[in-house]
Amino acid sequence: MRTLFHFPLCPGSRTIRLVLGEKRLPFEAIVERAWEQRPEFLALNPAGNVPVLVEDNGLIVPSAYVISEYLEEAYSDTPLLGRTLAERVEVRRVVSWFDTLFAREVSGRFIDERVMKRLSGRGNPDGGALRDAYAAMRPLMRYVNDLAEARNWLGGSFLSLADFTAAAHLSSLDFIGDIDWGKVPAVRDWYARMKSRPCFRPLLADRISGITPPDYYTNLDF
Ligand SMILES: N[C@@H](CCC(=O)N[C@@H](CS)C(=O)NCC(=O)O)C(=O)O
Repeated sequence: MRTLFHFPLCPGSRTIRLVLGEKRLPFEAIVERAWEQRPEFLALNPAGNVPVLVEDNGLIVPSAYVISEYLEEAYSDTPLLGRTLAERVEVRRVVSWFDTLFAREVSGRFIDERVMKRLSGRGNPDGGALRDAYAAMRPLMRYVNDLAEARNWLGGSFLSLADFTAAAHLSSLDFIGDIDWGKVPAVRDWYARMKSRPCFRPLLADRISGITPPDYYTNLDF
């Protein structure tokens, strides 16, 4: 059986779970506590990060970016990058915006401070780091709201990897209650559409010991 080593609140892991679901590729999901550095896991991915996909034929594919490009090439029936070169550039630009800028300034900081620190025994959240993350979040969320107002989907006129990547980051933040949806109404409307897709259901069922998501996390009409 195809296997995905993942962590529930890791945006890269969530992206791949959504893409596998959207492409209707069955898989077994194994939660990996990457910070424990299990030797068997390091043998799969020397970088020590989730997600890692292991195919039925033994092919090991590490890292969200590499996995999503691999899935696009290997299973092209449900294309998620677009058709023309210009479309594909724009989808990749938005994916990269979330996975680098947004992850570094916002989602990575909140998840590390609120979740990873506690789970890996690195102490309490740092108030200063959380304040910085809130400050960085406002203009970046306004930009996402502009994109959502201007287009049907975040990467263009069609559903793409940009939407799954964005939804992965925002759903992780929503789980820990850090999104003020009232301030970004176009993002909220887009996210309601994403949330109602069948591939999203397993993410809405995620639970982590010691962290209770807000009620609206699972609510399709929030
Ligand atoms: N976009 C990156 C993200 C990888 C990443 O940073 N994963 C984190 C979880 S979101 C991880 O496994 N960290 C290892 C640790 O916590 O020790 C990729 O997939 O290559």
